[in-house]
Amino acid sequence: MKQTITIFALLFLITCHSYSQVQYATRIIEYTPAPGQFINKSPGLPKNAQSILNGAAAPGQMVSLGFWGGYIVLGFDQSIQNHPNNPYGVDFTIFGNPFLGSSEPGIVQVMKDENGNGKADDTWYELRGSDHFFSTSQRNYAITYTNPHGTKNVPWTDSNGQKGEVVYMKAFHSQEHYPMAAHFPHINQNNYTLRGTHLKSRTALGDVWVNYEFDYGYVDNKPIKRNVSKDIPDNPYTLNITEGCGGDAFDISWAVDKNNHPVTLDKIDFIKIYNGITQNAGAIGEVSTEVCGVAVVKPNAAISGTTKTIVCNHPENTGKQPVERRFKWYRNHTFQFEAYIINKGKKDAVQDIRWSSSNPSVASISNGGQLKGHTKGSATITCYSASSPSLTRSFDIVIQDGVPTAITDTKELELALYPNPAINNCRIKGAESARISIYNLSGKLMQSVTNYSADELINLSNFKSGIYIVKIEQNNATKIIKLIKR
Ligand SMILES: [Ca+2]
Ligand SMILES: [Ca+2]
Ligand SMILES: [Ca+2]
Ligand SMILES: [Ca+2]
Repeated sequence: MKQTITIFALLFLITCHSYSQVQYATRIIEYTPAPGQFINKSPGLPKNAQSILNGAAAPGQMVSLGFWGGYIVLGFDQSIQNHPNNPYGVDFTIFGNPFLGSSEPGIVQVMKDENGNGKADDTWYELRGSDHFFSTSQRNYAITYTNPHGTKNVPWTDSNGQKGEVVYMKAFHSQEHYPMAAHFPHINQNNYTLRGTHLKSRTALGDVWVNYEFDYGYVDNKPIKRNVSKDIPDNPYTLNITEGCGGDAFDISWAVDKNNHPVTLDKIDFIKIYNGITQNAGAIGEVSTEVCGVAVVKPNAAISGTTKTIVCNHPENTGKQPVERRFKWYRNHTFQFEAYIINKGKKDAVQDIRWSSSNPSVASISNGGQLKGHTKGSATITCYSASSPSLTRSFDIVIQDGVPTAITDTKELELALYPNPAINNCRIKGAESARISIYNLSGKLMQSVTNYSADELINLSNFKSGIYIVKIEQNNATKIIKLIKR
């Protein structure tokens, strides 16, 4: 016992010393993207992977992982400690480029250099984020991508026998989307297979595409502001509050083995990040995780906060505005909520969740979380812990006529917005007679044209720099394009 204490004290001293400055990822071990619109060009080149080392990367410096399963493996000069004094238990922060309505969740795995050879040839353990608890998550999933040899959609088949395509985004890109030998000599030029966990997308299409954020535990996910001058991490369990430096924070203690059983790791040496969802999102292209940097958390016993939360799935976002936090469901149909009380990233021993509806005649909810729509209208659905009612989540639900459908891509129209990024104005090729509406990311209508004529200039000179959503309605079809104003 005494010996253990001595070793612990010594480790603590060494650890304190090594954390005197923020530690960042220092090595790219491997970069194997899936096909995607940014692969074979910036930010989907090996040099972009290098750009995220040794810092939390300036905005714009990032690497794209492409479609589902595309990954990067990072190494560090020193092991990352699963330190008991790390705030909220979290041990490192990963920065991406999420913003409200654009979350592209990447899954994290960790590896300890168990054989001590400095190589990532040991065992990967997945960090279980919020959506790993839901029945819609599939472990041991795989996709095989086939090279179409050219500027075409990239076909894939998955381990469930489903087929799909990574859509070639010809309006914006002229390069092949399958990783080319010139940049990725280690990727087979006929086909290759990627493996991991598949998460159900939270993408919705209403007036615009919305990639809704997951509760916690994924890269490029929480649309919270980056503030790397703060050297404390965000608390992942306070879902809508930013406590520290922003980014998505991770706890090594979330690790599970291949049978989904928690494992105990005192430290890790390698981090793998891969895109966890399969989703084409119309004009904004496939959902693809971006990584900007990894920072190691410093122990700080003075910082405390709740480590309990409720994770919950929800029906589809109404998508009426990019940031709207309302969800839609349908008359005479049922939706099964799944909710768990989480403590430090694991299911709490007490799972006393209760449900209530503010308007049961519109939408009722059973004790087991089964929502049913009855009449058109709105209701707030709440779940909470019976023993600690302050632990609660609420969802505003709109009940409408119709049938639940899977999210699918809109048919591509022959449209192109250019230049994009734009400076003072832009044009939309092929949008004759269309109704055009430009929204900012808060959903405010900034500009509209009711009957667009060929090559008409759209004035953007009064727009602030940033991202805008352009909605084009033509011949009963709607297309959404993301516009960047410089
Ligand atoms: Ca930890
Ligand atoms: Ca992103
Ligand atoms: Ca090793
Ligand atoms: Ca937080």
